[in-house]
Amino acid sequence: MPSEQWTHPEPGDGPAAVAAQPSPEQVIAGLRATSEGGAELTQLLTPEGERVPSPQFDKYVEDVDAEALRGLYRDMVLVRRADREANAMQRQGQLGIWVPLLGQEAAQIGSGRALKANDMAFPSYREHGVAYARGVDMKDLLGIFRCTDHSGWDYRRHGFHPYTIVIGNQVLNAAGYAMGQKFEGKVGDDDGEATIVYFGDGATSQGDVHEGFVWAAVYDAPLVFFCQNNQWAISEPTERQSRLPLYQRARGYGFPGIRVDGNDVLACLAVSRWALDECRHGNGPVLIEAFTYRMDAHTTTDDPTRYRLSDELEEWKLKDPIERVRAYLARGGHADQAFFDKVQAEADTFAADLREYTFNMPEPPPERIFSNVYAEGNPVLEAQREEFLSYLDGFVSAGEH
Ligand SMILES: Cc1ncc(C[n+]2csc(CCOP(=O)(O)OP(=O)(O)O)c2C)c(N)n1
Ligand SMILES: [Mg+2]
Repeated sequence: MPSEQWTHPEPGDGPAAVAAQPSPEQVIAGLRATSEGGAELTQLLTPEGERVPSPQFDKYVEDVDAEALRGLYRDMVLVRRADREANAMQRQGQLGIWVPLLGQEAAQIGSGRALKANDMAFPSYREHGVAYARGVDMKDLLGIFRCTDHSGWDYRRHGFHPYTIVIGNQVLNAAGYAMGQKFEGKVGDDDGEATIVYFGDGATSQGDVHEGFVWAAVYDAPLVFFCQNNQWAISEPTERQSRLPLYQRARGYGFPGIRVDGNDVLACLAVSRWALDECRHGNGPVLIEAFTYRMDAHTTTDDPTRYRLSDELEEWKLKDPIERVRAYLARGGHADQAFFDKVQAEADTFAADLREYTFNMPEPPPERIFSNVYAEGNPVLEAQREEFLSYLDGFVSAGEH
């Protein structure tokens, strides 16, 4: 019996993969494919900054001229600079924790810039670049990490939901929201609405993500599942979470899945626009696996040297999302040194502004934890508020005596 292709079965090609017993070689090949980009990686800009033509996706970035590409470059430099500043501020005790996005700038800016004003994005906790692309002031993210705020922006105005720390949970919220867009007739033409939800490779092992896939699929919800496969779920590598590349899971739910080079901002923009377009026209959902790398620690509480080798990081540095755009712009004469210097100076000012804000961030009044819990008054909560305030008053009077 010929051995069945396990990792990339084509429809109609032999028995369904689910019914097959994979050989050990197929299992190994599948595991390897989860952590190696492979031929199926959609890429428009190589790590060396060379443009790769794509018959399927070029039309989605036709409008991205040199000026627009300089804009994407600037976006990525600014969010990286902000990320490094926030990381440093955690080390200085100004933030309780920080979740670095280093290395994931292209995935976040590419997909974030693909969204239209009426679209909705559901982030997890690392999507600072998407927040920026949605027009959220990055200062408004910092209260969460200073542990004084649960959120800090108007999510309706920005089309950017509050952060979700519970792994995978936002996928259910997003599926429900996208089903609402469908029920309200906001899907069906070029002006249709779509939702995008961000989650990590590790989140794909959560039940919530599975349920979100099922609900979105059976209701044809206009939902783009944007999985940033950054290779690690804290200390757990992707190949320990899946026997086959994550994007291929979509087949089991009956919607398309695609793997894009998550370090290629142009490809992320093109593939996200395509997927959102499918959703707007009622052909959703779609799964995108953005193949990328978490270049820093999981959070500032983590030490990645305990579980991964530095040569892995060195290898990914060569695929840096910002450097390839810089190389493309410089080589093609689309940007000169003065431009790069200007962006760097702008990024430094941007970071200094965040620092100034954080150092002077006002402490919220303690009773604020009780506000905005319910839309209307609630007697139980009111009683708790009173009790808490008189408890705090007790400290003041004790000190006075
Ligand atoms: C339901 C739940 N279980 C466990 C955790 C602890 N936790 C926080 S982040 C994380 C790993 C997530 O990895 P991944 O989905 O790959 O996202 P990444 O952090 O790499 O962006 C875990 C297990 C959590 N926050 N929520
Ligand atoms: Mg991960």
